[in-house]
Amino acid sequence: MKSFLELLNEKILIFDGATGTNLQSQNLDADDFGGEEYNGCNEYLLVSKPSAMEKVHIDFLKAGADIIETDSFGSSSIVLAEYNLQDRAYELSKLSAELAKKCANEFSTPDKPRFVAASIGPTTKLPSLGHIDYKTMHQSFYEQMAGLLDGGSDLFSIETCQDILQTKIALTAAQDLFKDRKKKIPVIVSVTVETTGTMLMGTEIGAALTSIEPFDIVDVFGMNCATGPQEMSENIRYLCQNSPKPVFCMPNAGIPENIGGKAHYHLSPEELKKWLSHFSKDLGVNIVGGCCGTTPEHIRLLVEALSNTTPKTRAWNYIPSVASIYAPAPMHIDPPPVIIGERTNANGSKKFKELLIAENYDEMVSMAKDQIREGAHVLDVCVAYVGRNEVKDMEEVITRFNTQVSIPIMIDSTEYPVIERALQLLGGRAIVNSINLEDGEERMEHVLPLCKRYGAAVVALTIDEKGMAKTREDKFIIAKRIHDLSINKYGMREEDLIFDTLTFTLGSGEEEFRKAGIETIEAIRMIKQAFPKVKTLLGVSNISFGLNPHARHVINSVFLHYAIEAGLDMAIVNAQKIMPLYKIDEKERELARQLIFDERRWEAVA
Ligand code: THG
Repeated sequence: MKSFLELLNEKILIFDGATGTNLQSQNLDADDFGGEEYNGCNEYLLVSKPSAMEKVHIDFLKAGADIIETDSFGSSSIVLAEYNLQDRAYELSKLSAELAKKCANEFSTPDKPRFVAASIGPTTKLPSLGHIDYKTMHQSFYEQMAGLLDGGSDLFSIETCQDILQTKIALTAAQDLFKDRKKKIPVIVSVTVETTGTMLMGTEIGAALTSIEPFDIVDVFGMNCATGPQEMSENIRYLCQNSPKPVFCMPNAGIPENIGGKAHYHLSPEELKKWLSHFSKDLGVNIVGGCCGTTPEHIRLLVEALSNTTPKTRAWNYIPSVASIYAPAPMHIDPPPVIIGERTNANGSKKFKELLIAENYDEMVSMAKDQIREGAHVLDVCVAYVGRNEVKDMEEVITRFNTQVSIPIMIDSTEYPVIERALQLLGGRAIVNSINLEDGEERMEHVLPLCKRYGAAVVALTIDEKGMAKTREDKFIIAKRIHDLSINKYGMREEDLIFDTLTFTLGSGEEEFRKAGIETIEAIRMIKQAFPKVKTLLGVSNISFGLNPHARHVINSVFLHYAIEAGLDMAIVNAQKIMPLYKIDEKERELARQLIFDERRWEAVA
């Protein structure tokens, strides 16, 4: 029998319809739910009255659904705690999968295999708002997923996601489970976009895609719930044009209307069929189905129209990006560079350091916002300060930045626990700054698995056991070594890597460092030529340490200009103080150029 993924490659697949509304229509009473204390707990029906859920499964299988969903949307301890059933999360999850699997097996034939998707809902807590911590949520998802996997589920559907951080936590739990059980099943991630056009926390569809795209275990990405298909159409179009992963769409039967305190859904089976046929045949959606308010009749019409048909072949174009919980930011823009604000750094800004010591987090958020106003696309965040607890400080800062800062974060730390804590608190897609080969592979060994686990991009510095490379050749050799190890040994992709060819200051005047700028620039050219998909980055201000402020602005700006010409994608800068070349006095510009290119004609120009 063909697998789910094999069939997904061949044709449109059809999910079932609503679980909740089709249970409700059976007019179950408190006795059916096993008593007043469990009234309304759909997952407890698996104990108190499994025939109710069995009927829902059978009705959808009869309608022709390829995939039915388990009665486990809220079978995590987090949700079950509302009924004091938190200790039965594993058991109820397993039961839900066993029941669905039994029903699916009754209908499965070699020509039309039926699959069980384990429904994993968002719980009732939003980690981005601090309702729950990473560890508790991870444990709860792990336990729920373990029951669902052990009960025989064919795939996971992490669905109705409202907070993209919740989704990422669920994915780390799934990764751990697959590793522990030495078994991987396909995973669908489906986010819920409200009528406002974003997820509940304000996440745009592009930010959601960017956050989830790096996760290898995710096979399908899409949307479900909140609205009908019409309201989803712009975002579905976006996914069809941009997503490297097959697209999933499971709308409600329209936007619910509140009549007498109850939700009513009005979209007819005919209309749902019309919309989803359009999504699939014209836009390329691979999996369709129904969420709240959809009945077996809705699914029957979908099956009639779409079974054994192929979706439109999508010509998608995904632009490698990072993201805040709100919006994505591409890792290359035209004209370059992607500007990374440098002032949210306790080593790079006296003011930020003092605010950190005073624990004035509101003002730290203000400094972040100032840099956005000045044009930063990403923020470098470093809270390292001797004598303070960096994990705790990172936690305080990132918790706030996650929701109060609208651009992606670059985590600037040398400490592995600090990096991991930040990654556990950030929705969106972060950049980790940085790895190098100073102690051989040790740093990569610790940091790259974290980047993989949480879906982050990473900055790699051209430093090895001998120290910071000085010549273009040495910088390139180190970059190649890191590139090869990252990809072949640690499973990173070329587009996840950002090389920083580091410059020494030209401000020392020492003979040894006179070519520092030009070697750094030429190394960028060599790296981009050898590895076209990697990105490059510089901390621009380093070039002018030790010089007076005016000279620094000029040299930084001229240096940045030539680095961009060589292929620089991203720059850590003081956004406020970078000037385009035409705004710099010509004489000063020429002086800076000669300094950077080590032409030594000071007397002649002066
Ligand atoms: N590469 C990577 N990461 C980096 C660097 C890099 N992170 C840190 C640093 N270098 C980039 N950030 C800064 C931040 C500030 C300054 C320089 C680089 C700076 N600050 C003023 C000074 O020290 O004179 C102080 C300004 C103030 O106190 O307000 O120059 O290269 N990957």
